[in-house]
Amino acid sequence: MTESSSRSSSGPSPNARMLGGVAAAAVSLGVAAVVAIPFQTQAQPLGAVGAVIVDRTPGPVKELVIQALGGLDKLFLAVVVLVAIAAIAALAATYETRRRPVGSVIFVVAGLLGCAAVLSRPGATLPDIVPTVVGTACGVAVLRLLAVRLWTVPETGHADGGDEPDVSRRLWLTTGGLLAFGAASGLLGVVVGRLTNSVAAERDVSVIPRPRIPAPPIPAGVQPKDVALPSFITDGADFYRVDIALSVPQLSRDEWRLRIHGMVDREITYSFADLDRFEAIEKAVTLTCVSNPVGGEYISTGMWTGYRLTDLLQAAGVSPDADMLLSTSVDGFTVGTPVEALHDGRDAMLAVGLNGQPLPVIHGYPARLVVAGLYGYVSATKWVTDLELTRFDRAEAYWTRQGWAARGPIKTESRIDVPKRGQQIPSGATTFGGVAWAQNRGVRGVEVRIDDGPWQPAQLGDAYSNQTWRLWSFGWQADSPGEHTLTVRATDNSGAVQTSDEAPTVPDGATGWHSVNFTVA
Ligand SMILES: Nc1nc2c(c(=O)[nH]1)N[C@H]1C(S)=C(S)[C@@H](COP(=O)(O)O)O[C@H]1N2
Ligand SMILES: [Mo]
Repeated sequence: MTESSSRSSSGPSPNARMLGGVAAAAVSLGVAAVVAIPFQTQAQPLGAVGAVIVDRTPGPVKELVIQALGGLDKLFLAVVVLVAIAAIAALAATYETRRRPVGSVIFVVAGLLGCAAVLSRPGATLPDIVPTVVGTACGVAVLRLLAVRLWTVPETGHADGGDEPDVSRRLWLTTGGLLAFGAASGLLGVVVGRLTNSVAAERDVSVIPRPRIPAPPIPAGVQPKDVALPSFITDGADFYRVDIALSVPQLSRDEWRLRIHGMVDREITYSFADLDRFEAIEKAVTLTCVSNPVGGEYISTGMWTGYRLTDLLQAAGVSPDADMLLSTSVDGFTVGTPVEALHDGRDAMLAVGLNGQPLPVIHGYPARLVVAGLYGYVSATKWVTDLELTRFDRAEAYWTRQGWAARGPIKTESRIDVPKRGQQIPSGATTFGGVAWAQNRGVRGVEVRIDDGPWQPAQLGDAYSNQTWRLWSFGWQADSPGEHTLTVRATDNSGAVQTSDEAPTVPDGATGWHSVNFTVA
């Protein structure tokens, strides 16, 4: 067979070589992860590459991934990147020979791209490439070593060295050992890096300001009885999460600064302690994501504690020509909020607390924006550190650049939570229910329809404010067995009925009626 003759002249099987390439890449990444521990999180090349991919992926594709995978989107990306790197490394290894280090050259190029990715992250400095450089050097060394020591069989002596038992045993042991070392050090680097950078402990002992005027208490009547609906105030642990942050920014209160600049009379930078001089406020606001499909889960209500943005901006003197507040988070994400939304009495805020606790780290600790009535992508910057006064005709924020609308007022929508799709309910009396929202207008009514029957008014939970959702329920006598469809629609306080026109989430939020099929037993 020609295969065995080529094996005897060029060493082990192609598979062994490719695995060796993967092992060399694993060592690169593992070493880089360990070396990155004392650096900031974005010095981790894998994370930086992932972040660049997230930024470069076309908006609609991102949207698809978010919709299809929900909270698993980040894991998915990590797997895709690792598989791609393994494939490139495997390919590189097949071209690495004693004389021609083509594989090494591919590794070096990959390392340079990694450095470029690290340097492209906001706040990156030159020393941040050290882990990538060291990791790449180790990977190349491993590849060279494999090529020279294990993949090349002496021309004389053994007849078929690649197949000789101890050579082949040594080859597999070495490759396996390198793979294990790479994986273990990578894991160690990531875990220790996360622990040392984590602000979770600081957050746990932090206190939030006491509001001068507490928010009105939540009346028991907001929550319909006899039906299991989401809690009117969403528990911090259940609050929906959407962001492009692959590793959650770890920003301590001491490090945090808020710079206000652009079209202002004077630039101001606040430290966290400076916030003490402003009046603390407390408000319940329902946050909604523009990527929430009809019937989707990307909506939650929080009791937010923080400061009015108008108070923070006042000392800077905002130019009357500025119509956009461009906010930036510590990881470079940007949001464009209409300046008019700061001045129309809705109390746009810099929030530092959620439900009486410091913000959870994934929800923006130590500080984020909350502006009622606007989808999160144009209002809710987490880990916010920079506010620039500018104009919509000059600046474009993250999601607008990806094809979303520049302005994103929340549309009137409603959702059925009970019954679940396909649920079987026993015949007899039953109660359906769900949520409806139209932030800043408020919900005036909710109607439901069974099959093609008439619209009937649902029972509404008490309204809390125009900035929060409204829970609803509907008692029904289930006495015709078989399949049925429940449909819901809301009416906001302007009198507008939720449209039946179906629109996708791009560019400015989904519309249409939510309906759910269920069976009566
Ligand atoms: N820094 C940062 N802030 C962000 C985002 C982000 O990707 N990065 N996503 C925004 C979007 S699209 C939404 S819907 C809200 C979600 O806030 P939550 O995760 O606290 O629910 O955060 C907004 N703030
Ligand atoms: Mo969003």
